[in-house]
Amino acid sequence: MTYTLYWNPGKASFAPHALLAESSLDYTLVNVDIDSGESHTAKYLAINPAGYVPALKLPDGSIMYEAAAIMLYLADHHELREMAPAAGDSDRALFLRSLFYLTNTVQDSCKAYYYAHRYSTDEADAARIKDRAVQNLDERWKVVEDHLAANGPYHLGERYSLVDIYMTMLADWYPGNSEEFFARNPSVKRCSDLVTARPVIIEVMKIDND
Ligand SMILES: N[C@@H](CCC(=O)N[C@@H](CS)C(=O)NCC(=O)O)C(=O)O
Repeated sequence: MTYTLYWNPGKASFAPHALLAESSLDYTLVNVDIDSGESHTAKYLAINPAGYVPALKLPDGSIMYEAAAIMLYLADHHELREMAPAAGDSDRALFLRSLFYLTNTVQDSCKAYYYAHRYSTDEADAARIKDRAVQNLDERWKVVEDHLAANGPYHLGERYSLVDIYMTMLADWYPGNSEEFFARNPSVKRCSDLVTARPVIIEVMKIDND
């Protein structure tokens, strides 16, 4: 029952990597070097046709991609109730709302910053796209901050879950000054600090540091 995670240090593979480790699942890592274009080779596109890292090969040989989908799949398949409230659990709605806000809304602005050239046909627009992406990120992170300030330290209150791992990954991607970011968002910092103090996460970060 071994999983293969196609990963690259510091990228969206961090969150599924951390979940695999937190849940003591058996896995191996295959590095896909995004910077050298490996994620767009025919070999990798046969694994993830979108050309994104991560992807996960399941023990039966089939492939999952999309970081959050991989995590939800693992949580369902292995009944990781401590990492993800199951259907019927009263925390499930908040859990899904929080996870999809991070993936569809916060991560979306990260992409506009890091891949600004894909958001216009004119390269000269890149600087303005990045500026707007940072403004969007600041607005979008405030929603997370307000929620955690009122309900933290974790997204589900006292209950740690895979959403907190996902948030920690995205907070690390903030493109501006991270000290100022965490000063503006102290509850995000508190949640991130709790996650990154976990012994398993410390081990994952040693491998995942770019
Ligand atoms: N929606 C995808 C996005 C993953 C993603 O953006 N991966 C980046 C690294 S963080 C990537 O593979 N970039 C290469 C590229 O866009 O060419 C997911 O959440 O898994």
